[in-house]
Amino acid sequence: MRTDLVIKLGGSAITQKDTPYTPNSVVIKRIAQEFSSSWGGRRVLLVHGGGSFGHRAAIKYIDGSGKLCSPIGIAETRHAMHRLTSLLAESFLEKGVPFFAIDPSACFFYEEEGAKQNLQYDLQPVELALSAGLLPSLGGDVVLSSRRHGRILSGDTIARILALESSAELLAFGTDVDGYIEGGKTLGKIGRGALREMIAATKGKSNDVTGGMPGKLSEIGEYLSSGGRRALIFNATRPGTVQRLLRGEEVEGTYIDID
Ligand code: IP8
Repeated sequence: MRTDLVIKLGGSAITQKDTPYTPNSVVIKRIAQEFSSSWGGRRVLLVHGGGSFGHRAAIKYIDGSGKLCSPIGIAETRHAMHRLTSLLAESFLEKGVPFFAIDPSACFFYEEEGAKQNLQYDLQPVELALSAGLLPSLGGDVVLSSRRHGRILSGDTIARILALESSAELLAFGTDVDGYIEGGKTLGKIGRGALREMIAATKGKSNDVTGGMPGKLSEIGEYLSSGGRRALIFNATRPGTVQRLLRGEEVEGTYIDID
């Protein structure tokens, strides 16, 4: 599998994070329009976060060790993500973009042994969807473990795995901020070496069950140390940004390179 771009739309951009189960319809519709005008069948994988859907449901059920043990909690969280995915699908399909939702809970699972959690996956459905000319889309999800509970799998992790497995040119994380901001300024380009300090500086600043900005930076660190080439944090709420990314242009944001 090979892609040009793996793009993750963060929950902060596509939902109203402080209002339960509320999409940011303006942003979703605009991004759907930008895909419609600029995607042109390029090899792109779409991932989206949970925002006020998945996180709102998961927080009620997740325990201190990251497990969801109640079957109703697992099912409710799954359903919350389905609702958000359906809203995205409606907007993209309305614009003629063949958005094809793939449930991560059907292709990812945890094999647990003692304290070890090994994430297993089969990405063949993603590859087949790509070859069929579809726009595969995966949302953060609750995935099942061999120990009979659920665990939250962040869209950030899914995006990192998809980008690595498809040797993507670029792994782009869309949020509601202009990039990594330090001293009131957005950093334009940084090297992998700066990530550790950035992670420390942002720790504790997220209400997400999956870690917000520090979680994203850790995924980027892992991505670049596992063979990934280039990552980006950008503002997906800014009109035209997704469109330019789809055309292979540089956008405003923080680019993180291997060196
Ligand atoms: O917002 C979380 O995905 P993320 C998904 O990408 C759930 O971290 C179910 C909370």
